[in-house]
Amino acid sequence: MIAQTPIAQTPTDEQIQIDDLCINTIRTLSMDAVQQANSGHPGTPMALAPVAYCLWQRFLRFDPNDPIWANRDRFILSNGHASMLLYSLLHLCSVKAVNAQYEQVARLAVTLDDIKHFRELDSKCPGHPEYRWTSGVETTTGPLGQGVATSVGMAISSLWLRKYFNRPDFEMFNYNVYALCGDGDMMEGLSNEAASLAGHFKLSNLCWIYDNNRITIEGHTDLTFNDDVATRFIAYGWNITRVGDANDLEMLERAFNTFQETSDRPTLIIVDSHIGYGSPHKQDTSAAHGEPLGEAEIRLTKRNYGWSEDAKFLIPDGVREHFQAGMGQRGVTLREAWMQQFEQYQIQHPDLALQLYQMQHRQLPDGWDQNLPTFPADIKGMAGREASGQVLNAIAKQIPWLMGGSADLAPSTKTRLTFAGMKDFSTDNRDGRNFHFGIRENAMASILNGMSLSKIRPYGSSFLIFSDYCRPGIRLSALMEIPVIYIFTHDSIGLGQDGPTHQPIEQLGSLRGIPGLMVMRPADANEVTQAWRVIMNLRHEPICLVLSRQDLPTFDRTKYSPASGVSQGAYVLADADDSQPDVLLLATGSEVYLCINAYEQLKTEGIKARVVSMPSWELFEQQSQAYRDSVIPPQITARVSVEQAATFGWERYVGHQGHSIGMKTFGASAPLKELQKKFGFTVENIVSAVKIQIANR
Ligand SMILES: Cc1ncc(C[n+]2csc(CCOP(=O)(O)OP(=O)(O)O)c2C)c(N)n1
Repeated sequence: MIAQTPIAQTPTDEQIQIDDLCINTIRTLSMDAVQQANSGHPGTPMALAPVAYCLWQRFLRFDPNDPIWANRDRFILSNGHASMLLYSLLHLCSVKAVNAQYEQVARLAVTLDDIKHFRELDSKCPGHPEYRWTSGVETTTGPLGQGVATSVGMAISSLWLRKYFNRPDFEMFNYNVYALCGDGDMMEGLSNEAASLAGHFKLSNLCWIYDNNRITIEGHTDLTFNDDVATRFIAYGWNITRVGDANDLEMLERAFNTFQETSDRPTLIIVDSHIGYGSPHKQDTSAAHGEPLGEAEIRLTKRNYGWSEDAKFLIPDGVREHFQAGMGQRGVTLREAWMQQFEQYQIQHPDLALQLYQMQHRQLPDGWDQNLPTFPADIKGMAGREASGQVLNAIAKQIPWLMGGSADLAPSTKTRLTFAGMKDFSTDNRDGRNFHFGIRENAMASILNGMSLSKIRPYGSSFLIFSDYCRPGIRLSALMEIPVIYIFTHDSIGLGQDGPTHQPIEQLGSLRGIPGLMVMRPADANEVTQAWRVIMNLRHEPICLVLSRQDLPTFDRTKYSPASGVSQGAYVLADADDSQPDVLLLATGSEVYLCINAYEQLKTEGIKARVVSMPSWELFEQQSQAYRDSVIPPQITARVSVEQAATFGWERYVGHQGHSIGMKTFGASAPLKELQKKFGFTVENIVSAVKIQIANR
């Protein structure tokens, strides 16, 4: 059903005048900035200026003095190429900056000078909005579909926070999430996955505003896109409302009111607009996308707005003040009331208040690690995924805001929380901590980002092979420096009979290639425990925890070094008696025990080997040169690496003369033992590679 909207009051002439002035200021700032930068997209900010103005000025609950206030409404610009729209708003609303320590700094989030240096090095106005770089930017957008998908994670978080923290007379959380998006977002599969899940969860605090301008870079959407978006979203279980003209503030207001009154499903507002609106002559798409309007066109457009044609970056008197009196004052009042309420909350609900504080500051509660399991030596051992499931449950018991799930593989990834009181997140249980993302890996990753940006500590899981489907979200976790936990099991050809479609080969190497992402592949159950210790202490890095499907022996740590070495990324697990090895065996995960077996055999033959377990290259690289040299001494050039994955990257550690045993092809469908033999992951093969290495020294 298309919803009926209540009638708004008729505005006065004076109101219309100041509304127009503010909207045209957003438009002219955007045109001027794009012109000055000589690149960027001016058309969409111009067309959507009234939409954003209406939302920010009349609805958004956001205090410009405190852009990280926990209960602020979130605004996401999913069509990130229209970044000047957001930068103009942040500037005109006088949003203040905060630093990485969550402290206020005496600076605006976006200065006029930043706008004048749009797209230049060090400007707070980069080409696309970047979280952490510009205060007030809620998430990094630009890859289309990401913003809207991330907004679903934020809306989920808001509902969880409400249920968990709100108490009678204490409404600590009730924020809404708004995402502005375009045809590009709508076409991406990602947004479809996310919208489907948002509809399923009935996220009534979520509002997407779809700019139905029917233009993309190559031209009219008739070229590629004739979806009936409204019908599609009705099918997803959304509430749909339409605004026939993006310049109609009253209709926009009605639509936002409809959203606020809808309590049983998310809302999609479809807004019809014309790209580059206000520019009377240039309506072609090239000018809208990635091309400035040009000086002559800008003059004409400004004349059309009743603007001074010569003025650049003009902010007429009264504009900033108007935003401050509207959006600003509303935000200040709400936040101050919230702060007062929080003081009372601290008295009446001290435990919850402490948790709220710790969560917002990404701190761990005392005793979070009190029940971490240690695993006895055991030749049969335990699968990495199994150990991880136990550790995760032990930690989650102590940290109420640690939560997540799987893209339909939780029984395999062992990510389910099973202790008393744990529920599935659902329409009925907004405080559930087990999430079923459905078979939607792509959206899962973005939703995890949205949850992490809301200060929940989220994890998501799948098979390592499907990390490919999560990659766009993982990359953004890394770019945004947020501590999302990705748990990937079935980590190698060791998974066996599912065959090459399911056997990851290049995934480890490619994940290691993402800057700022930590990858961890523990070798036994105790390394898994230590990996989680590292994970929980991360505050700014996402991590991929890579785990085996099959059992791995649990090493006898009285014979070999303690697993605490994991905290340094790589450590000497077994060494020559005199610590003067002839050869280094370097391995991760399931291949470490093969190396231990090879080491023991070499010992009987009088060959001195050292086994280095290297669960995380990234963590190892963070250690001092002295430590790294003590683990991998530069003078020992006989080196063999063993990893059931593409060998790409191992040359960094084995050097030019070393040898890497790894995968050069896709795998095959067969039992594990046969695969190990076929692809050379045997003690015999390692021993013979070692002998060649020593002979060639
Ligand atoms: C995943 C992804 N693919 C391609 C692009 C390049 N791109 C930037 S804007 C754009 C067109 C978007 O069209 P629409 O969403 O309708 O935005 P509008 O035309 O309203 O600016 C494209 C393809 C991108 N940013 N992200």
